[in-house]
Amino acid sequence: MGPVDQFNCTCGVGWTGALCGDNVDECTVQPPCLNGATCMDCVPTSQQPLVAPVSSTAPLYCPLGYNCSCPEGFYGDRCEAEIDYCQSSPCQNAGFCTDVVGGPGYTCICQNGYSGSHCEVEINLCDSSPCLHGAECTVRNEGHSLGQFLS
Ligand SMILES: [Ca+2]
Repeated sequence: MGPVDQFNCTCGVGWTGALCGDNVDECTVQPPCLNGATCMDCVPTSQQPLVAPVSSTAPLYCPLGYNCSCPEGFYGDRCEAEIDYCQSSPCQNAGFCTDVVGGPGYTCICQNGYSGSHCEVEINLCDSSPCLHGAECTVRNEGHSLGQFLS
């Protein structure tokens, strides 16, 4: 009868084996990273490093026993959360912002009379002189065509 038969070790996060001396390779056992993130196995350390890791493949800070390197647009321990790029209200002139689902970025849908990727450009429809025979051109303000989104 060895000593291991006489006591039990309850392993902390990231450790396994009779004496909990073995690193669990979480990336192989049960890949924890979501949304296409890259999983990097590491030996659990609870302390923030005082110096930066020598390389990205050798993380010193490893509270979970692994680290997920998130693709752009995602965050969280497992890259489970998606960044809402509309949070910062990037669309100008009351443009409507739609977040790109499943990736980084956003799209601005502009009110009538505005264009540009952030609706920052004011369009004067009379600039192209559409009225014929010397007729005066005035821009009608008909509001916006996106009331279903904005009201
Ligand atoms: Ca590990």
